[in-house]
Amino acid sequence: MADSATQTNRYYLTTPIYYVNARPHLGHAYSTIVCDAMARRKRALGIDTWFLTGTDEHGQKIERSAKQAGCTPQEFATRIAGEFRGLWDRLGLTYDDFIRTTEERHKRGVQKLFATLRDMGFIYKGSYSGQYCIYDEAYVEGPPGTPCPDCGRITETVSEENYFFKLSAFERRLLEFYEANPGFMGPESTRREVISFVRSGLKDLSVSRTSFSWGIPVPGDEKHVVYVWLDALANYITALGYGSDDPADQAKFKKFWPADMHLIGKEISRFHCVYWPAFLMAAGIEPPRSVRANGWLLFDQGKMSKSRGNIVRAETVHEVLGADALRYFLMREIPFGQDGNFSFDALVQRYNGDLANGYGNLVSRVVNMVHKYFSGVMPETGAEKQAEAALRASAQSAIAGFGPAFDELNFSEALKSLWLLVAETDGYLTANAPWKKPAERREADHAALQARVLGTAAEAIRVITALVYPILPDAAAKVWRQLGQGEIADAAKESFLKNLAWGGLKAGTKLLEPAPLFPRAEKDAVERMQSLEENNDRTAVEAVSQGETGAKAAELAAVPAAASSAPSAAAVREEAKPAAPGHISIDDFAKVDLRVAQILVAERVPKADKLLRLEVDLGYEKRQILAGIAQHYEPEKLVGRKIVIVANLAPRKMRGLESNGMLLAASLEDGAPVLAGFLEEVPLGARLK
Ligand code: ME8
Repeated sequence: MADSATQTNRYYLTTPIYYVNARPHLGHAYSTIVCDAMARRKRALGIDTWFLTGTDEHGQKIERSAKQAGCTPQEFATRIAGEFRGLWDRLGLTYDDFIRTTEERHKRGVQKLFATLRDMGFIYKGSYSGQYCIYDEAYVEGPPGTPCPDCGRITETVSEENYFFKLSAFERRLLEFYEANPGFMGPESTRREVISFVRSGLKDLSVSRTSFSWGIPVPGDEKHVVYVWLDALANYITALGYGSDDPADQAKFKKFWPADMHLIGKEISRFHCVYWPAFLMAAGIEPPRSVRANGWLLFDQGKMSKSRGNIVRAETVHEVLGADALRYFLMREIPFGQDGNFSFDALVQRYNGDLANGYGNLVSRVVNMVHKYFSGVMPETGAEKQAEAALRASAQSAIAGFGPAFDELNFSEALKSLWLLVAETDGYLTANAPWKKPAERREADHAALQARVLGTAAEAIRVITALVYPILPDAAAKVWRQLGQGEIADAAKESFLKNLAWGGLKAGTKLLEPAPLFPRAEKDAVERMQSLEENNDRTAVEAVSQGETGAKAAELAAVPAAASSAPSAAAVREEAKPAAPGHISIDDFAKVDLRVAQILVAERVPKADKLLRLEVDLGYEKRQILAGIAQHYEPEKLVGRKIVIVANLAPRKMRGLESNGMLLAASLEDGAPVLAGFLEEVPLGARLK
């Protein structure tokens, strides 16, 4: 009995831990904000809640990014982890713990998990020869040159001694587990996809790597590092103290595991719904109770991601409209589980429509009138008439309906219904017009009407504010104070949502002066946000070419510039201008990795007049580059030609293809490019300095 009581009264939820190869963007903020809203609601319901987030810092991708940036992987990871944490703090996110996979507590736990899997007989030594996507840190089936099914990048061939996990032994157990726990994963599309993946047959999984060293050493065989996904997934238990001998840690693990919800993006469902429960089952640990996948935030038609170069930073929205506006937009606009578009226009429209003109305006009207007609003290409402009874009934049904919808992750529906109450309260005010006294109405009757109408409207606002608090914590805190209710954070600590009921705003309560909640966004809001993003892009390019040191350059370079990979004539011309003001140092110049490459394949990109797709050989690796030279060079004539490329430019997607670098060309007066080359023989991969 005690156990089940504990279980229902605690809630452990997690975000994915984010890779530190790039700075945080709105996509990361989306998952983290959703978790924050959920955590806030759970706490305000009196549930003992633990909300974990963090950063995923090992693996070949991070090792390479650090190398490009000229710093150690640890320095690099520390820098970007700081960016994530700093942003979450600025946005006011209430995570209880932030785990970094380079922390001792995590390493210790991962090694214990690995040793347990081995001791239980689920790990054996073998060798892997096949394709690997470094970007997704995932093994891919297929011959050399196969693109990654998730991100489309060309996979690399790896051939190395590995430890394998007997994933194949879990096929039946997993299917039985899904069957017995229908609520384990969602949405339905994720569930179907995962089940069909498992049904199609599970192969054993390589869980160590030997060709690089940035990872957690396999206990007892240190030339291996633990596969980054086994390392990363374990964060959900190591953060609770798994692997620690400290009794306090052990108690925490016992209290909060299994997790109630891993919230993830849909692209990592397989790792969370197949590998993770299998690892746990093998180690004799209970699997999580549920995994829920959010859809993708799209921008300019594509998934918002660093590699596509179409990211928007949360800071930009925060700076112009505030964190609450961002939270509201993401949770109201996108039905959870589906993909959704982000646009500055839609954001400003929602902000003005729902927040400035809707909720914000309603609050300010009512608080102002209580000040004007009752010197800021809530009057006795008196006997309820039909209109008041109707509004009360609507508020009560909002109280009854909001929670279940929210808890089912139907945030958008929950908010939509709540905003019907905002509109109804607004309509109720307008219909009863407490500001207008018809000549025939007696003074006393008018005062009674004002008291009744404002008292009822203010109470409706109190209910709306309490319900919306997890999504609009800053605004709710202000309204709570204005309504004379004190600090909403204190109310949340006292589980105010548990017993939320109509009638909490008592007569005699002194209201605070009205303070603006959501000032209307003016026409220039969209332009301001766009220009903040453009400036950020520019800073990123300048950071690389003007010699920001170490991690800073890589971190900034992680946000590709608008015209980074295709050397359009205009872009080349732009770069030919002398840097103003002043000069760059030789060290600054050395940050740009210019290399000799040979064109192996050249072909036109369908439906793109200017673009050629090139496969180039750098000697040490082959890659794909897109170049805006199709109007000036016949693809057939380029094959075999040696060119110069910027090898450390952040990758970027164009027309669905990834460009991994930029070729150099002189730009003639008419804009025609002329490729840079050599008269003497030069080896592939030679660096230009
Ligand atoms: O995958 N739309 O890290 P990551 C919605 N380290 N959500 C998005 C998004 C978008 N456009 N872009 C990112 C990893 N996200 C691993 C996870 S967990 C043990 C290891 C969010 O930095 C979404 O939650 O690539 C997605 O799953 C996560 O960021 C990916 O972050």
